Amino acid sequence: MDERCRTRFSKFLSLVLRHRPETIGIRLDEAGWVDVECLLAQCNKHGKALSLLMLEEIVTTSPKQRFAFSEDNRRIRANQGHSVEVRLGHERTQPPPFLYHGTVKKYLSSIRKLGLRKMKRHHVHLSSDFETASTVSQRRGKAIVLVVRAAQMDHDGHQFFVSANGVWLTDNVPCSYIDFPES
Ligand code: HQG
Repeated sequence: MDERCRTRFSKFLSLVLRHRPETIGIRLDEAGWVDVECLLAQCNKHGKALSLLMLEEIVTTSPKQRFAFSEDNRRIRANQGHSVEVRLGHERTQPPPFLYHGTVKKYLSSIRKLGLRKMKRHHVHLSSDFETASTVSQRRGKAIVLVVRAAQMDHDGHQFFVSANGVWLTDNVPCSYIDFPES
């Protein structure tokens, strides 16, 4: 499979494993898993010619490790980023002193007022390094990276989790914990 094809299928898998499983008639269990055979059958039924080999290639080569197979390889799920209700079983984890969030200028005034909100996702997504946060924001335009005083938040009782692919998650970040770039 070439990279364009992998990206296309990866986006499609994100859609059905995170947001709209019903578009191909599958159901995620409460932890977000779906049977691999069922997923492949339903993909093919809905015009997405996806084989097990292709699926394995997408899972193993995804630079952000968006998807994971269960231990017995019979099920698959998205590692994070869901908008449908799922319980991924994350355990509270102590964050490093600072975490980073990439955003764009047009959201800044709202973030200054409301802090970081989870919007359509289950959590606010934060990165442990500046570079990754910068890349995240470049999906939307010129990068603005906010620094979050995570250890202080943890100390004050806010809970943090890490997804299987290393994204830091929390419920919301009040503006008092955010260092905004000077502008
Ligand atoms: C912004 C991708 C106004 C927030 C990436 C962001 C990431 C506010 C947008 C993952 C706000 C939400 C997550 C407020 C936050 N007012 N705007 N109070 N609070 N925002 O996509 O963090 O490709 O839900 O800054 O790589 O951009 O899906 O979150 O711009 O890891 O695997 O509202 O998605 O990964 O956007 O990205 P998103 P995100 P995948």
